[in-house]
Amino acid sequence: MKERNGITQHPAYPCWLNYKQYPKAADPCFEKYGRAVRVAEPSRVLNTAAQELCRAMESIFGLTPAVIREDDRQPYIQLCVTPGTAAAASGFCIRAVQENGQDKIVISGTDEAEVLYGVFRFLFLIGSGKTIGEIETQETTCNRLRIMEQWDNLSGEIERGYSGNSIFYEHGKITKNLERIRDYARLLSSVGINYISINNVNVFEEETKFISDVYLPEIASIASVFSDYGIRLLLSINFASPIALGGLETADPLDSGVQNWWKETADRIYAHIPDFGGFLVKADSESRPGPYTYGRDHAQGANMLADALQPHGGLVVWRCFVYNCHTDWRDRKLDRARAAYDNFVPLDGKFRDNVILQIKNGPMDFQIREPVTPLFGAMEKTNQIIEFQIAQEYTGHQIDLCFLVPLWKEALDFDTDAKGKGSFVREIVSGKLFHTQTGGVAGVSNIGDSPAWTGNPLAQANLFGFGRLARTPSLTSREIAEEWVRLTFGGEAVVVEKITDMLLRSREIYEKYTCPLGIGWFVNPGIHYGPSVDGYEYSRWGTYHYADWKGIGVDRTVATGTGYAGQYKGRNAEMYEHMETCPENLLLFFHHVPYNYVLKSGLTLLQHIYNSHFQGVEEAAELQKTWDSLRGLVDETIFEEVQRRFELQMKNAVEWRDVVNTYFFRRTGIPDEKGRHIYP
Ligand code: GCV
Repeated sequence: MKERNGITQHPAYPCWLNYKQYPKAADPCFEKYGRAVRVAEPSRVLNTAAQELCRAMESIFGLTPAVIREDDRQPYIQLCVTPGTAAAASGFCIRAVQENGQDKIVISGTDEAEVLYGVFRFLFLIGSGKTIGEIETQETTCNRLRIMEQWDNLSGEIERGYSGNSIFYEHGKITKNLERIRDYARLLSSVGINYISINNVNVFEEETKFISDVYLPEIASIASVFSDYGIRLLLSINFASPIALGGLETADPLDSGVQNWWKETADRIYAHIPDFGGFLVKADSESRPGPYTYGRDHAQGANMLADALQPHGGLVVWRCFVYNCHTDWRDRKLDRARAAYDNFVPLDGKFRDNVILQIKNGPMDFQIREPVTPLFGAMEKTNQIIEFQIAQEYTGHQIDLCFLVPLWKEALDFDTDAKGKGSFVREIVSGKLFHTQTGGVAGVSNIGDSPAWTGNPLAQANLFGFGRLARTPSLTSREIAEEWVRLTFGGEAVVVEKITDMLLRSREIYEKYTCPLGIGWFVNPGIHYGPSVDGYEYSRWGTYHYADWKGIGVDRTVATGTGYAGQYKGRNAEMYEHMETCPENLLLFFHHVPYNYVLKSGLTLLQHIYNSHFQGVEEAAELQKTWDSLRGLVDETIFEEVQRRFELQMKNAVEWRDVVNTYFFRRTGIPDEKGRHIYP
């Protein structure tokens, strides 16, 4: 490891932009173009794109390209903005052409950020071993907003962070280390991220002041780094700021004093950050203030902020994670899963054009398996984005391997039936299905100041995969996994095959040794790692499984339960309502099921739970063994770091297996039919 600007340079630090790996795959034919980069009309982001190309050409081919403005006799790579290059509104194009007998590679985009994405795609193609004949690419972006959200606090801690401390803040201050932030901006733009919010959605006392002159100059410096990469900055705000900062007596969105205060605040922010993206808002959620305090609804709250930002072209990203977190476990009628729909569907059509609702993929909270929230498909006149959690809060804390792209793809590919067959979530968030103005995908970041960014180096695959999927939801999980492995570890067949396979199996393995059949929430309360089957069962959070000695699961049917299944459209409502048609991997989410219920496999529910936990541990051990077999084929430091995590994952998996199986054995008194050991 060597040092640069005080940042520890770790072999995993460059992530997938590990240009040193690329020559192993690169077609030498590219070399002749790499001696010059032509940018006829330089601009901020085009300059970044040119620099990136130069840096890559140097690492891959040992060249020092000249950046030129005029045409040249030697072959070159040309970067240009050509509005309308791609078929849709926004996209890029890569072509190798011969014009007037001269060879060049043209990377054109509908705007400067698209050219930058084109450059990174071009480099990915080289790094993936494509030949000059295979690089012709036209790519359009499906989702206008591709947002990375940091849950970083000024203290330097990260809520649900598993990769060290924040790269933005240290010891109660905004960092002066803009180099690491620049490296992060580069990584994000390489996978097409175009917005970032840099502070936790839970906005505490000091962070509330981020929108004041106290912090805006420093925040503007951070924004400027991101602007170089075509990424616009968002800030999470405290809805009660007019009281906390402005000295007003209320934060009522219909109060004219409050409205003016937000307008002046917006003006002030834009004076510091001319391309400021807007506000991200968690309101009336987990004890954060919001419009309900004043008897107002969420459209009134969001619109007030939208009006303040609108003259500057800013957005309000308004979260729908609104539910009662003070429930009584004795009350079987109250169902947290219903909350987002109940709170927001009545407001459809009432939001301003520059408001976008941000909706978590599932109705609960980022469990290893949940149904897709029925809010998608229920609001035809409202801009929406889907929120994923890249940070592995409930999915193994970046210790256990859990490649989340398959989970996200399932959500994007879910057919809501809102306008009949083919009403996919991906078409709703892209704005295509309901012709909404804007939409996209947001992800809760999994990075911190750990040398490999994501704690476990293999968790980088989730960061990469999130960006790739947000821009191009049609990619398969395999395509994404394989591309990441090639770029990160090089293209050796055995390495690509084994790591890709590990990634693709990992989510189901994690599911097998943790929570069965969509029930979720068997985690240790608070930290959300390790098993505690009843940990949340008698608490206020509304996350119950209702296991007794006869059965387990939540009756969410219309006929006899909470009615949640009825929030879905058409065929989905029908499908979830009945045990026979409900997909079995979600059975316990929708139904209270007796332990002796026979599943399609012919196994009883109880035997399935036992089997899956035994199997999950065995399969986790297979992952560990496969990794062990890669010693000598991947960098030794990375190898050892991942190996250490597999040791911890195995301990975790065994703990889960034994706690969960013992729990059900003690509840039912029914032994495992295969006679394996369960603790009496
Ligand atoms: C930022 C879950 C997490 C919280 C998080 C919240 C949210 O409840 O446990 O840490 O708060 O989701 O998404 O707002």
